[in-house]
Order: sequence, then C-alpha cells, then structure tokens
Amino acid sequence: MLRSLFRISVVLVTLCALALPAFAQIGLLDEGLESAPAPIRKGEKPVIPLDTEDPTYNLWHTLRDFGKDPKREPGVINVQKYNMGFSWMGIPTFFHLPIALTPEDLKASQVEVAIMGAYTDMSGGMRGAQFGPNAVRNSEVYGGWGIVKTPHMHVMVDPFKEMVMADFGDAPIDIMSTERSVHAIRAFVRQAVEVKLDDGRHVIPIIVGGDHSLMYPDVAALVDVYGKGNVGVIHFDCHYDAGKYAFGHLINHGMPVYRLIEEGLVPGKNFIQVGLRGYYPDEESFKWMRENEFRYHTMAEVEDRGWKAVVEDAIKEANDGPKYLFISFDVDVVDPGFFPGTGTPEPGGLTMREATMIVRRLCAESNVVGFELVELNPLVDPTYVSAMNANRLVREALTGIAMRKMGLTEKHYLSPLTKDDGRK
Ligand SMILES: [Mn+2]
Repeated sequence: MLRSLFRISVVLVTLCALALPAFAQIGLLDEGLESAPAPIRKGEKPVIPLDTEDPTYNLWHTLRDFGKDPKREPGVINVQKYNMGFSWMGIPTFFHLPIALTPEDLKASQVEVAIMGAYTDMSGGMRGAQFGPNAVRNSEVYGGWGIVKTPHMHVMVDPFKEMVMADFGDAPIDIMSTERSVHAIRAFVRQAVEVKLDDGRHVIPIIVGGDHSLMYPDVAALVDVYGKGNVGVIHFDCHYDAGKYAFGHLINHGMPVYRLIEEGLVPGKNFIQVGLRGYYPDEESFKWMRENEFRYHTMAEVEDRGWKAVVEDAIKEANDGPKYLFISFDVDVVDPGFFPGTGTPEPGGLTMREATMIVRRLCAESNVVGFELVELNPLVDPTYVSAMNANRLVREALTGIAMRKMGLTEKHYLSPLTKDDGRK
C-alpha cells in the first residue's frame, strides 16, 4: 500500500515537473505576479504549447470521408424538397442555394459564385461574430426562393436567374486560435478560387464572417491565384484595421491590412478605404497611411462633399489600379441604427441606401473577383434587422456581379422601367 502510494507520488511529481515549463510559458502558475514569466524581449518568440497528441488536434479541419457517401456524380446538390418556398421555409443554405461540398462540385456545375461562411470570433470587440454565417443563412424575411421571381427592382436583374451559385459550406476554424485558423481559411478560399470555369473565369468567392481577421486569409487566397500586386482592395469600415500591435499577436480583427502590407501581398497604394470615423486611425496612423499611399474617404469628407461625389471618386479609383478587385465590407461602416448587431459600433455611419448603392455599382462597374461581409454579430441584436441588412448587402453584390456578366456596366445603371413612371 505504502509502496504503491510512493509510486503514484513519484509519477505525479515527474508529470508536474514535465508540465511545469509549459504552464510557466503561458503564465498559468497561480503564484502572484512575481513568478509570472518575464516580458518578451526583442527577438524572443513566445510559444503557446499545443498538445499534438490530442486526438482532436486536427479534427476541426479534417474532412470527413466523402467516399463513404452514397455514390454520386460531382455537381451541386439541391437540398430543398420543393420547387419553391417562402423565405423562412426549407433548409437554410445561403439564399436556399444548392450546396457544393468539393471544388469538383463547383467545376462540374460551372458555379460562378460560391458563397461560404467563416466564423472567426477571437478578436475582441463584443464576441458573437461566429454566429454571422448562419444568421445570414436564416436571414430571408420577405419573398421566397426556387421559381419565385426576385429581380432587384432598381435594375430589374435577378442574380439567381442570371448566374450559377452555390453554398460552399464553412471554412475550417480553430475557435481558440486565429493564428492557426488563418492558414486553413486561406487554403479553403483558394480551393474555390482556383476552380477555372470553361470560359476562363475563376470562381468568385463571397465570404460571410466572422470577424475582420478574415480579410487577411481571404485576400491572400486571391493573391495566391491572381498574383502579388494584381489584387486591389476597397475596404468599407469605420476603422482602418492596420493596427500593428495586439499583445504580441500578429493577427486580429484590427490588423489584417497591416499584415497584407507587411507581407507584400497588397501595397498601400492598392487600398481604398471608405467610411472611416470615430477615433481609429489616430493622427499618427493617418500619417502612416499617407506614407503608404493609401487612398481614403472618411466620413468627414462625406460631410464636406456629400456621398455622391465620394462614390464617384471611389469607383474611379477602384478602376485605376490592379486588374482584380476585392471588396471587404465591415458592417460597422453602416450606421449602428441599421446595424446594431456588430462588435465595435460607431455612430455617424452610412445609411443602407448609401451602402447598397455603392456595393451594387462597384460590382457592376469594376472587376470584382471576391467579396466579404464581416463583423455581423447577431448576438447583440435581438431583432432581425442586422441579419436582414447583411442579407441585402450580399444580394447587392450578387446583383452587381450579374449586371457585369450581362454587360450592364454603364455608369450608375438603373432600370428605365423603375427609375421613373415614364411620363416625363
Ligand atoms: Mn473592420
């Protein structure tokens, strides 16, 4: 008895001794500040130990074995039972679209736009952005799907009739590490973008977040396919998101722009920022943006010149840069009156009427190859309004992309049938 107790304590002491360095490194020892690890010094790389023997270590990005599914030909899968349904019925994929499980499905069905979720939510602010993708899948309030007619009244274009689209599912994410997740997200988005359609175009990804750390892997995935320096970004946000420091972390929702510049994936001159206001960037950051040749349009400029003048400049700039354009849309660029459901709200933003117009026009009038909608946090909005507006913004993007496909690329096209009653 005594001997076995002794043995157990020897094992325990040995285990503690083995575990001690690991706990000490992440500062989990509960012995007061004196024994906390020393601050990170120049050149030191902090390590957060991970247990690679943990059977769940890779589970979050391990695909299940599709080979065990009933045999099927590659192509999209329609998971709805009926030809049509009302908005709140059926299985909630994005816009009740069919699903694609693999890049082969996208290729076989010649999917032009793949809509996908990415539930990053580790970046601070008020957390809950991880519920964004499914909030948008459930966000249809009016109308319906299937054979229901849903043209956008301003332009009389129905993107669901004009293009092949699919719900590509969600990117894999380690919900405890943005650093670990970004590589997997980049690979996931790239998988879709790499698919080349018969007419030579690539699949256009639409990513529904998730917090704004997504901008880094989303843009990086496009750069992987289109090449460094060939992708410009128009970034709607009340914050500039080019923060350099965050407790030693290299990426969070306020840093993706800095990372893209730091890694040489997008030079500053290929960034256009719209909607900045509030307190971030500060004076020093504005100077940094000027040094890096950012083009920016703050709400102060909107106050001074009016929204329409700013829109015309921003669209002109979007067409004066690299061949391919990515739209990064942080919902907090819109006024919190329309988007209470976001992690870092800031008063004095765009109206939905202003935001929908520029998104639709950019997608019609410039060569948009990808779009992300981020920072929707349905947890802090007990109404449906934030999810409904998020849904509408994605629809505007889809409408604009369909307009471009149809050749409706003239400046601020509106349908002659609907912009007036024809009596003038
Ligand atoms: Mn942002």
